[in-house]
Amino acid sequence: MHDIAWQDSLLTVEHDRLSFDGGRRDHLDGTSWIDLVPGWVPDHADLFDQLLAEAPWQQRTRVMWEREVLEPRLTAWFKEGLPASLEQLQLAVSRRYGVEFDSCLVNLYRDGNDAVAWHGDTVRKTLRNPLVVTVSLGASRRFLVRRRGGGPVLKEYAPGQGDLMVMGGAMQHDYEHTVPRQKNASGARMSVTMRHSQQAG
Ligand SMILES: O=C(O)CCC(=O)C(=O)O
Repeated sequence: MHDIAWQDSLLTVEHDRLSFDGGRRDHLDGTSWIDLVPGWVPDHADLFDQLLAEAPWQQRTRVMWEREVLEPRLTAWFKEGLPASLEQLQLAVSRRYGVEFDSCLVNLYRDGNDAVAWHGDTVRKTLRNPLVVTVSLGASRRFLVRRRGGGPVLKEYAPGQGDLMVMGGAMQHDYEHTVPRQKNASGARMSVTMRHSQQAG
């Protein structure tokens, strides 16, 4: 009984801390959207420092034009369970969106030379209309959206400093996103990305 009361009060505290008030939904068309909550994680600077020190950072490679090249960012995958600080974020978005976010990959863009190319998340190949959560920590970076396959930039954001973005609807099928190289980036940025493995209802 004591434990349950303690859990309840913990969730109330988390609810106040990780509030979705002040968020907005940007519609790309009738079926694709992005939710944005500026400054969603108030203690984002502490979380950045904690992850920088403790996350299992890896340098991944990929094959391009038949050559193996280093990905221009570091990545950490928590396969042995999440630290409590990330579990709280995961719980909050899972409750909000009614789907269990059960994987967490953190990207570290060390400076403006680190980037990720245009893509739609591969989870679209196994799920219809997957939700993809991104919590940005550290310096803001440009985040651009275009139609799948090319065309003009349709949306531009500058996530950083605790901002939450959730891509939803058909966005991973119909659109692509990128964090391009940015000469004037003011420092390192992390993106804590969360995905679900079961089809949302
Ligand atoms: O860093 C970001 O905000 C985007 C990350 C991303 O698109 C990815 O890792 O698939």
